[in-house]
Amino acid sequence: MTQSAFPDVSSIRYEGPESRNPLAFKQYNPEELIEGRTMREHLRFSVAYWHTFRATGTDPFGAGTMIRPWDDGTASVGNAQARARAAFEFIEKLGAPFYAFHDRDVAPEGATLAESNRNLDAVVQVLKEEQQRTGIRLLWGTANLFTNPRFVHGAATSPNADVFACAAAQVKKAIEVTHELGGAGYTFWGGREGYSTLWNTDMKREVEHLARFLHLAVDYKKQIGFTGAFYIEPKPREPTKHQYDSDAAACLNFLREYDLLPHFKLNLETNHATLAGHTMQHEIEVAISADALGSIDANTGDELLGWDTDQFPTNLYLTTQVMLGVLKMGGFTTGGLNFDAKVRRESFEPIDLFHAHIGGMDAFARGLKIAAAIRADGRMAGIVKNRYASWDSGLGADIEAGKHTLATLEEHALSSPDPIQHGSGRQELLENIINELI
Ligand code: XLS
Ligand code: NI
Ligand code: NI
Repeated sequence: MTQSAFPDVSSIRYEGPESRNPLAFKQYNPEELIEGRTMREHLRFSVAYWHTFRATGTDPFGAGTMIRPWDDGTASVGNAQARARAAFEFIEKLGAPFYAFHDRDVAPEGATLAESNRNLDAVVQVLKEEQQRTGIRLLWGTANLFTNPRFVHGAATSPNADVFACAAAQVKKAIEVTHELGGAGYTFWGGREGYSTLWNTDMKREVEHLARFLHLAVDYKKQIGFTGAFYIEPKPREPTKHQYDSDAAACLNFLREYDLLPHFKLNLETNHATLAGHTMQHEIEVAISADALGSIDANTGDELLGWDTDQFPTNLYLTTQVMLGVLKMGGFTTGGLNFDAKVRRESFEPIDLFHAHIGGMDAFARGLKIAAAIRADGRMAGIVKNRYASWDSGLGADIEAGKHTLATLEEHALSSPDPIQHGSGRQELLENIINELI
């Protein structure tokens, strides 16, 4: 590196909860053991290239605001390479072990597909060098199949077969570079795989095409020996009116219907859960129940803005719920916590990128500790276990074992007292327990 992009910042260190240093971790102590694993291994933090290094601060009413001294503002390959080096300086100083990118975030799109591929290769060489220099790894790669106007009607679900082919070519290349960089995973987010109006849409055909597309990707993954995980990232809308992979349950149904379930896990994003009218806790529970939670896009929305505002997560109830889910499933394998989040348009100085990530990492570290404390405390699990005790023996166990019919159950009901109001739900007590431990 010739010139430092963040000359005023040195490596961010853990200083503990008493520290008032804004450039230190108060909670995230990478080597600290929680339930027998280091925090680094539990949390697997990842920096999202598209927000942290490509977001300009534009909104529908205003121009970009971000001050990024390392960026010369051109779409040249040289600038993309310099930016990649600045990105690694940031990620290294932050101490995040992973990053994630779209093909078009890291390298400029050329006039032809061949030129775009060459541009990508030129930047991937820098990413590779920087990965080797720093030990930072790629959590997942992906292809941007939504910005270019050719994807106006969708990519895999476009009514135009030539567009499907372009998208396929782009994904082929993106999987190749993800493989080359040793990526732990590859994500499919169907930004425009949906519709604006059903009046012009053959939904059945479009969804079949999406399944075909994903099967082609699975075939290619096997062909080149890429062993990373494939993820689908649910989101209900925005930019489309309706996106086909709208929430965890819809994704699981789609994957099952088209024999894709063995090949995919879900990458859940908090703000997408909100847009779907669910809590993140709900989405995580749905995914875990199907053994399909792969990775998490860690962000949050705003209660008053009905948009994918992609804010950095700071709410401890949220991070506690997420980490309870992650601990419950036995920890991440290929996935991690990817900050698919951007600083506010008003937070335009480079230092704000550090504040944002430090805050998100500390919030999740604290959530991890609280989740572990809730598990060690045991009261909550005890209440839930007790709530289902009638299924552990006798009648309940026999029903679960398939030993009953409607007739035998009628016999039981006729000869037993009415079980009305059996067992309080204890919601308030459970909420109090969380507040005791938070
Ligand atoms: C957009 C998505 C996107 C994916 C990657 O809302 O969250 O950023 O994570 O394409
Ligand atoms: Ni995302
Ligand atoms: Ni999103």
